[in-house]
Amino acid sequence: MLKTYRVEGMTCCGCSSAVEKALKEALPGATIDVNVAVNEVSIEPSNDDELVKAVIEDAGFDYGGPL
Ligand SMILES: [Cu+2]
Repeated sequence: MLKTYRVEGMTCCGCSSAVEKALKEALPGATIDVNVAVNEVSIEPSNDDELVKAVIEDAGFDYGGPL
């Protein structure tokens, strides 16, 4: 199912691209939508919050949990 997560620390499209790329690599076939303006990332499907957390933190941003 679609889940939306808060991601803190993204300030520009370079940041959002880095998050999107990392999530696409970790979740092949998922649809990733990063919205830097509201600090949110939507993932469809997403069933593993811990994986999302790890990927976001490894990319250098702060995981804020599911909305
Ligand atoms: Cu940036």
